[in-house]
Amino acid sequence: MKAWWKDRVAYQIYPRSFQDSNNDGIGDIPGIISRLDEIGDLGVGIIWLSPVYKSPDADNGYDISDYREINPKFGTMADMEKLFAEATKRDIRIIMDLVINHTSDEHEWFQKSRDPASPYRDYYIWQPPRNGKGSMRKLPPNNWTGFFMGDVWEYDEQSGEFYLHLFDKKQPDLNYKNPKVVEEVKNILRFWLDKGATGFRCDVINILYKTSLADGKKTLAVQGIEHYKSQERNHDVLRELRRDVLDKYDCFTVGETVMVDLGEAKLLCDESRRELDMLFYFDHLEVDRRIAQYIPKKFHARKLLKVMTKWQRGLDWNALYLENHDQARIVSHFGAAEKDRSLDGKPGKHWQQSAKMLALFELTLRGTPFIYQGQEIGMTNFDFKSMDDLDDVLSHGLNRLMKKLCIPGFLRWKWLKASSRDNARTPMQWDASKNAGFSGTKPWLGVNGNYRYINHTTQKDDPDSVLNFYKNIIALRKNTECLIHGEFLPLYADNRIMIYRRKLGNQSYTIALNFSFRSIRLSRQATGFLDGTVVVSTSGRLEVKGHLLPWEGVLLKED
Ligand code: TEU
Ligand code: CA
Repeated sequence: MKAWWKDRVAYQIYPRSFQDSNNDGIGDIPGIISRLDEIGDLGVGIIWLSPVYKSPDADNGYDISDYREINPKFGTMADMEKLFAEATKRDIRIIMDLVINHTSDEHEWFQKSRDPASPYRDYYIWQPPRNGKGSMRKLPPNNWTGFFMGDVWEYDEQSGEFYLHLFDKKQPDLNYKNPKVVEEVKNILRFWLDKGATGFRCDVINILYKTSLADGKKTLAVQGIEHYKSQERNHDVLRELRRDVLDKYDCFTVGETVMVDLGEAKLLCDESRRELDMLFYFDHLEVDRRIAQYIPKKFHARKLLKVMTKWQRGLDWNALYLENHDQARIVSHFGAAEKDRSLDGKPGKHWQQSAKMLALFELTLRGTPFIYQGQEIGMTNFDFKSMDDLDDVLSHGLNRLMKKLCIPGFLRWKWLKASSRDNARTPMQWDASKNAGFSGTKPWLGVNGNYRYINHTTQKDDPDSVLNFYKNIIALRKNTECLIHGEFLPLYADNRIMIYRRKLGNQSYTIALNFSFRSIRLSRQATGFLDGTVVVSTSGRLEVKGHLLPWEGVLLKED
């Protein structure tokens, strides 16, 4: 089967924040259908749909209580079927979010599992207290700590035991030592593939298999991870799903792989091993962060190029992304948006320059690009005023943990502002009308006040807009084999700029990017790399002439 997903650009939709159709303040499936033309217009050929399944929404749908039902907030199964059909009409394929490390505690399996005699008991990971069942104060079975900064063991009175949850306590982990669980997952895959899905984005897919429940080595975050990250049997599970189900359909998978290193990644997506087609790693978004992604530090383009080179050259095919529903907005993170704006939030011209430069960056790498809703119009981090405005479980978990560590309020707020997942979850800014055209009523999460300046409708008719820049570069990429499949060659980087090349046969393109507010005179060496014809300059220049303007990106074709 042809690897069609290599030649398409993907677009991630976070349904609750995309478009509300019935004015309840929550985005929904009919809303998505009403916006398919805008998505098609952008040149997108794949949609990754964040979870739309039945869920009590402890983690916004990443806690599923029924894999075969649609969350009534989002619509009905008939709406979902219509979405598949309408997308197909526009030659857009849909991949579903596969969240199978855990279910919701409200899933029928878990409810039944609470009874120790139930055949569902072994669907989850139950353990007696470390100090024995009869003890008064029940001690958790081991010293692990979780992804949401809290405990990973929850005591269940009815069971007299603890269950494992690496995320929220409403997200109990499934037990992959039980072959029945794997069979259940296969049936879920078949169900959605038969409905029309063309693949899956696989949530935290490298931590399914818990080899042992022994104590973990002492660390600051996710203590115990060495017992469940990228385990040998995890590879086996992936191969089995592929062999028994996925290989029978024309579909692909992209894994979300937490704390993955290149060695593990090679095993997970080596074509001959038949596990995943590609994966999302996090390294590049952590070049200016400490302790995974929570504490900001200074950005250096050199470091970013080094990380990109490692992955671009280390794997045959990459999933490319700068944003998703868990990350800060890229114009705020790597771009100029936070520094370049007026008091009322009106963005300056560097905001726009940097948004385009970052678009050029993502779309000139080797792999399948994933654009996150709102990225194509340069949406920025939130302007929330206090913790009460935040909805995200992880943000609140982090805040609690930092409080416990006696970190002062202003620092907690500063760090959360930089890293909160709600940065990406504010409603899509469609137009300048109330609630940004997202909904006729107050949305579930605050709209960013800058929607009057940054919105889809304004940009649609402006040939110089970020939106039209994305459109143009996507089109250019589609028509330029070398930009999709060409080899990646790093050429030059310092603290502010980077230069790399793509090469295929005798075709060659060079990309130069300025990640700073300064106009930069290039060294003779750097200038030497840029002697082709300018195909794109985010500042509209026709020649580079030995310097890069602030936040400029250029693409040159070697003659
Ligand atoms: O995220 C996986 C994950 O590791 C996150 O906890 C990550 O550390 C955090 O979001 C900071 O970026 C996936 C989903 O993308 C996320 O939305 C879910 O909350 C999580 O799995 C649990 O399903
Ligand atoms: Ca709605």
